[in-house]
Amino acid sequence: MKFSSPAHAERVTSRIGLALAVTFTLCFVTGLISHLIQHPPPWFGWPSRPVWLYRVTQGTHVLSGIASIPLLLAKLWSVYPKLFERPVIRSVAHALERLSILVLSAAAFFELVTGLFNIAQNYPWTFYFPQLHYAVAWVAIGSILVHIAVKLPKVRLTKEPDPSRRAFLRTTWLAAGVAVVATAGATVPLLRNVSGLSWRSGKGPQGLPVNRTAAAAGVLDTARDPNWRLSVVTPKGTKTYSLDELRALPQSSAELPIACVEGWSQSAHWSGVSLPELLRDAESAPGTPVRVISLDKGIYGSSDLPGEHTADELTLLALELNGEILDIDHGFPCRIIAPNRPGVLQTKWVTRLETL
Ligand SMILES: Nc1nc2c(c(=O)[nH]1)N[C@H]1C(S)=C(S)[C@@H](COP(=O)(O)O)O[C@H]1N2
Ligand SMILES: [Mo]
Repeated sequence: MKFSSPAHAERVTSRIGLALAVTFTLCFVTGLISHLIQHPPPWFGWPSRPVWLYRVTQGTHVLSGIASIPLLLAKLWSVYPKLFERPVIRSVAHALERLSILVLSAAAFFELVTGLFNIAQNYPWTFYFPQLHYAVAWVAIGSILVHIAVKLPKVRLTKEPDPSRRAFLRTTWLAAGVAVVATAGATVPLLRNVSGLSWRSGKGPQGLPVNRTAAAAGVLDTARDPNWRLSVVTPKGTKTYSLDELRALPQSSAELPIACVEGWSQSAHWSGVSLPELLRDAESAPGTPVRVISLDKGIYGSSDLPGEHTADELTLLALELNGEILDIDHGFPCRIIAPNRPGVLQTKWVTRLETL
C-alpha cells in the first residue's frame, strides 16, 4: 500500500527531522551548560561576564525545547504508518533501528513533558527533576545520534516537496513559531505583551517575579528579626554585621537580571555591598570562593560563589531593589545577586558567608 497522506513522505520527514536536530542540539548544549554551572566539576569554569550570557543560554534552552514539541509531534505523525510496519523485525540492523527510534521517541517525549511541567508549575518534582531530566537528556541525544547516523544516507532535502506537503510543512513551522512566541515573553521584554504563556514576567513586588516567597520558605520571622546579623567567616575569624553596619559600608549598584532556570528572566536595578568590598572589609581577598548560607533551610538555601564571581565588583550582597529596600519576598534583609548566574544560585535571606 502506498501512503496517501501528504505528510507521509521522506522529504517532509527529513526536513522536520533536520529542524528537530537543530532544536534538540541547542536544547542539549544549553542544558548541559546550565547543569555544569549548578554542579561544577573541577575542570569547569563559568565567567562572570557578559552579565546576560546565562539569560541567553537558558532562554534558548527553554525556547528550543518549546519549539521541539510541535516539531516532534509533526515528525511522529509524518512517520507513524511506518511504526506499524509488518514484519515487526526484518533483520538485526532493522531491529536495532526500530529500538533506537522507540528509545529516542520515549526519551524526547519525557524531556519535553518534564521540561514543560517545570516551566509551568514551578518544580512539581522538587528534588529529582533536575537529575532525571539531565540523565534522560543523555539517552535522548545518544539515540538521536544513532538515528541520524542510520538515516543520513537516506535524507532527501534537495528536491522541493509537492504543494500539499509544503502545506503540512508550513503548518508545522507555524505551530513551532507560535509556541515560541507564546513563551518568549518570559525572557524577551519586547514580547511580554504578546506572550500568553509568560506566566511570571513583570508580576510580583517591586516589579520582579518571585520564585519562592518568604512565607513558603518559612523565614518571615527570622528575616525580620531585629537581632538578625550577617556572619562572614574567614580563616582569620568571624566578623558579624548588623543591617545598619552593612548600609554604612561603601555601596555599589548594578543593573542585573534574575535568570531563572525555568526560562523567565528579568533585569532590575540592585544596590548593596559588592562582594570584593565585603571580603576586603572582613580581611579576606576578593577572588576567594565563598559559600552563601540562607535563613531558608530548603534545598535552595545555600550556594557557592566561585572566585570569578567574588572578584567581580558587580557581584552584590544586595540591600535594595529598584530604589527601595528589598521586599521580604526578594530576600530582605540581604540577598546575593551576581552577574551571569542561574537564578537558583541568587540566594535570598542571606545570614552567613564562609570563605572556601
Ligand atoms: N534562600 C533561597 N533563595 C533563593 C530561592 C529559594 O528558594 N531560597 N529561589 C531561587 C530561585 S529558583 C530564583 S529564580 C531566584 C528568584 O529571585 P526572586 O524571587 O527575587 O525573583 O531566587 C533564588 N533564591
Ligand atoms: Mo529559579
